[in-house]
Amino acid sequence: PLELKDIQGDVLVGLSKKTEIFHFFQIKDAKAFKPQLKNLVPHITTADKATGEKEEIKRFRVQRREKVEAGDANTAKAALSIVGVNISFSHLGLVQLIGEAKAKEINDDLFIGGQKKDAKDLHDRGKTDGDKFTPAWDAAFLKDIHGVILITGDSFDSVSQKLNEVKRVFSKDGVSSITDVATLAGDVRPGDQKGHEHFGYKDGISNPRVDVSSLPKALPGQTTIKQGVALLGRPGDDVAFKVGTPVVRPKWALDGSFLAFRKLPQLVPEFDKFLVNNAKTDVVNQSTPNVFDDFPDAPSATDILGARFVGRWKSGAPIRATPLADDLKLATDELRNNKFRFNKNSQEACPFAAHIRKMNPRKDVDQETGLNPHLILRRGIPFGPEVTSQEKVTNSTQHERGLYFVSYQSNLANGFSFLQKAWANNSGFPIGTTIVPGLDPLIGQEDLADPKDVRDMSGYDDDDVTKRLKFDRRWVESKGGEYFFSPSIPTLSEVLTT
Ligand code: N7H
Repeated sequence: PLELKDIQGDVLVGLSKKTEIFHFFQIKDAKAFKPQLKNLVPHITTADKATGEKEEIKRFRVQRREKVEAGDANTAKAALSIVGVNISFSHLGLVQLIGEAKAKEINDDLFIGGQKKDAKDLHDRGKTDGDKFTPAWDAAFLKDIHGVILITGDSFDSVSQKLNEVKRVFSKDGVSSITDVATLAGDVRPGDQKGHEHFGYKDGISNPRVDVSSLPKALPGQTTIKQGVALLGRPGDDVAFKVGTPVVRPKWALDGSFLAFRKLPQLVPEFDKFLVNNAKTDVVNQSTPNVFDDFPDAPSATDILGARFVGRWKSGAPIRATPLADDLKLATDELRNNKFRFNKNSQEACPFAAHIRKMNPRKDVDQETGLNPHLILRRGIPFGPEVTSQEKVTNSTQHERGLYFVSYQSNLANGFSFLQKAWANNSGFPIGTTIVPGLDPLIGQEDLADPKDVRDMSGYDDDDVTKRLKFDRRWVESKGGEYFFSPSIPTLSEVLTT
C-alpha cells in the first residue's frame, strides 16, 4: 500500500512556501555524491510531514487571529518558520547514478530526451539550423542539468540558510560533489496580492485530489484522480492516450513522479495595455454610475476582457458561475469556487479558449477517459519584483518577472507536454464546437514556422462570441526548463545511493 512517508512532499501535498529556491546542479563526482545523497534523506520533507506542517500552519493562523482580535500586538508579529527540502533528477542525472541502461528502464521518451529536445514541439521560440533547433532560452537551461534541489520556507533567509546546509551535505573536506548550474528564487507576492500571479489573478485554486485515503477529502467540484496519474507504477499510470493500459515501469520508479519545470516570464504592462486597448467601450465603467443594483462593484470592460482570457476574475471567482461581475464571497469560498462545469459547445459564459477551460475542460470532454488522465498537480511560484510605476507609464517591461511553473504527473506525454501542445497551442480544442476556439491567450504558443497559425481566440466578446480577437504578441514566453523525476524516499535511500 501507498504510504505518505515514502513520497516527497511537494508531489502529493505541496510544500508550504512564501519563498522557494530552485538549485539546479550537475553531479561532478557520482561516487562521492551517492553516500551524501543518503545523508540528505533525513532532511527531505515527505508527504506525511508536509501534511502535518500544513495543519500546524492552519492552527498557527487561527491562534494568531484570535490573539490579534484580543489586542495582543506581539503575537501578531510572531512567525512560524517551516523549511522544506525535496530533490529531483533529470535523465542525465539518473544516468550518472545508475547508468544509462537502468535509467532508461523508466520508459518515458519525453523525460529521457529532456525538455530541450521537446522545446520545438512545445512551440518555444528558437533558432533552426538544419535539423538542429536551439530554443531561445536562458543560458543555464541550455547546459546539462542533472538535478534540482527545491527549498521552500517562510523567508529568503531561512531558505538560503537551508541551502547552505544542503550544500554542506554534498561536500567533504571542502570539496563538493556537485557543481552549481543556477539558483533561482521565487516569492509569493506581497500584501493583498498574496497568492496571485503577476497578471493579478488568484492562482492555486484548482488542483486535483489524488486518491489516497490519508489525504483530505475532495472539495465540491474537485476531481479525484487515480494514484497512477500522479505517481509512477500505481493504478492509472497508463501509456499515453491509452487509458487502462499500464506502462511498464521498473520497481525503483514506484511512487516517484515527473516534475516539469518551466521558467515563464510574463509581460505584465504589455498584457495590461492590450486589455485596455481591446476592451469594449460600451460596458459600464467603474468610474460611471452603476446600472446594476445587484452588482455594486460592476467590473470595468478591461477586467471583463481579462477575466474572459483566464476564465476567472482576479479574485478567483469562476466566470462560468458569475459571468457579469466578480463575486468576492464566491471567490474565497472553497466549497463553491471550483463547483462548476462548462456548458458544452457554448462560450457565452466562458470562452472555449479561456486558460482554465483549455487546461481543465470540465464537461467539454469525457471525464474518465479524456480529462482525468491529463490532470496535473501544480506547484509553481511567482518570481521577480512588482511592476514599477515607470513600467506602468511606459507600458513596457524593464524587470523580468513571471512564474516558475512546476507540475507533477506520472506521464509527461499525458500531463504538462500534452496540455501545452494538444490543448493550449491547438486552435481547434475543445473539438466539436461550431466556432473555432483559438489559442489559450495566456500560454498558447503558435507554430512560428507556420504563417497560417495565428494567435487568436473567439468568445472574448460575450455579445457576439463568433468575433475573433488577434493577440499582438505572446505575453508569456518560455525561457527554459527541464523534465525531472522526483523519486520515492525508498528509491532515494536504497537505489540511487548504491
Ligand atoms: Fe495556469 N494565470 O495566472 O493566469 N493558471 N498559468 N498553467 N493552469 C490557472 O484554478 C497561469 C500554465 C493550468 O483546474 C489559474 O488554480 C499563468 C501552464 C491548470 O480549472 C490561473 C501561467 C500550464 C490550471 C493561471 C500559467 C497551466 C491552471 C486559475 C504562466 C500547463 C487549473 C487558478 C505564466 C501546461 C485549471 C486555479 C482548473 C489554472 C495562470 C501557466 C495549467 C490564474 C500566468 C504552462 C491545469
